[in-house]
Amino acid sequence: MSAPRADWIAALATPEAPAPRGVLRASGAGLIAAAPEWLPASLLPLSGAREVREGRWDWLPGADVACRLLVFPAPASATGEDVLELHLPGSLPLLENALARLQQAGMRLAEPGEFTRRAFLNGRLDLTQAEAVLDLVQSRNQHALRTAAEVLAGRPGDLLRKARESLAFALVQVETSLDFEEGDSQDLQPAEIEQLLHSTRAALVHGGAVESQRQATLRSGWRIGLIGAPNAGKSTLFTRLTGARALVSELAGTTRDRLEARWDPGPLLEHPQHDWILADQPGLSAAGEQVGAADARDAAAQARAADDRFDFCWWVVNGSDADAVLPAQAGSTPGLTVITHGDLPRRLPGAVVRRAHDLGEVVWIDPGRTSAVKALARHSLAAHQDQEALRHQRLRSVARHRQALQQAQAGVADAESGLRQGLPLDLVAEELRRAMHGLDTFFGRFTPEDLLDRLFAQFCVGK
Ligand SMILES: Nc1nc2c(ncn2[C@@H]2O[C@H](COP(=O)(O)OP(=O)(O)OP(=O)(O)O)[C@@H](O)[C@H]2O)c(=O)[nH]1
Ligand SMILES: [Mg+2]
Repeated sequence: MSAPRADWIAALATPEAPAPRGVLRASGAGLIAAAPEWLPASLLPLSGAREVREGRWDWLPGADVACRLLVFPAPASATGEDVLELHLPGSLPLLENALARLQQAGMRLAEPGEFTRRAFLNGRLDLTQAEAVLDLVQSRNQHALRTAAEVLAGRPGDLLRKARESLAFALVQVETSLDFEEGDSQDLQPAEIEQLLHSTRAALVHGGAVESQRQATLRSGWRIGLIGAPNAGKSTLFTRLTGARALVSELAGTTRDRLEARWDPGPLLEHPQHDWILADQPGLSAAGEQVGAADARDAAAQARAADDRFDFCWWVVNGSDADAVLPAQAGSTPGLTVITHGDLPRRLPGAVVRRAHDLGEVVWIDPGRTSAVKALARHSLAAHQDQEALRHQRLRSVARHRQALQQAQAGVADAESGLRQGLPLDLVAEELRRAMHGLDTFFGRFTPEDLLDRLFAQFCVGK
């Protein structure tokens, strides 16, 4: 095996599990020029431009499989370096064999998050976007997924990037006029600069509001949604755990509005206190629409909106119902299956039970026994603890963003009032530089190495 060249990295970019397709990703300076040394002849020659090539991967002498090669030359690639992607059938031995071939060609295995880190270091992503990649990969519900995708697309960041440009322009204006002798600075147009600073401050206030909202969402209690067909037993379970009085009846569609109450599983588990919120939902039809919802026309929209805000779901299924199915949304957010009516004969089809086990934990609830509730609490607590580390990381990043934006805002406000009061321009310039520093911190230009290490270490290998 040759030594790693020019710090080339490679990794499996798809999960380490059998799948129809597996992707290997490699990144490094000069990677494309050297590729003919190790790529199968059927994928050559490379044009040097961005391209897709179809060929065969000769993984054993005399045995080859279809292979697609994606070529992204520097600097317009995901990492800013040459990037190659090999798409192969998703057999693990085959992918391991291919990865070994890349190592023989001089690549080393990438650290977790190393591709994203390179993208950041090469200016392809700013830090807020790198954080959004992590959010995207680990998002626990649809709402978080959408927010991360928006940050990644640069939406809130665009406004702030423009604000930084305006600030830079204002600073150049002020600094240029500083170079003139006193009384000679006709170039400076305070009214125009004040206008610029005014809109900059509005962008910073908006950015701050977005971060506060993120913080509030992260600080709110852990929310569990009870999702299932009408009559599955959601309200019965909800009432039993929280003591809240929800309507329970044998009529399908009894619950018409979502009801929320706190539930602390701590005492059951001899564990410190937890501030969980259980949400009893109207029953869902097989298509995922809320049957009892107050406004049936908006039922689907309500179901989606409701689902968005849960950190975890309990998919509630009646175990004595031979026609019961899992809710359509089961598996799309983190959750577990609760099978009710455990006191009655089991009639739930085996296929439903098997699918529930494929999706995660399964708890059979019997009104007469508390051991099942303990199991429900224990499994939910495990999921909660998994999500906690990530939540703390996000809270730290929100705190970093807010502090940086506050610094920028204060700098702009002081520069504005300095201009209005006719203070010496070097003082105004100093405030503008303070504001720039705040925005640069927001985008991660001054981020200490250890923060970067902590952030990128949370990624999986191949990201
Ligand atoms: N035997 C038995 N009956 C149950 C159990 N859980 C719920 N039930 C009964 O099933 C019926 C429906 O229960 P609910 O809790 O209202 O069901 P739901 O899922 O809230 O129904 P909707 O609000 O209509 O969506 C009621 O008559 C309950 O008493 C159980 O574990 N065992
Ligand atoms: Mg109900």
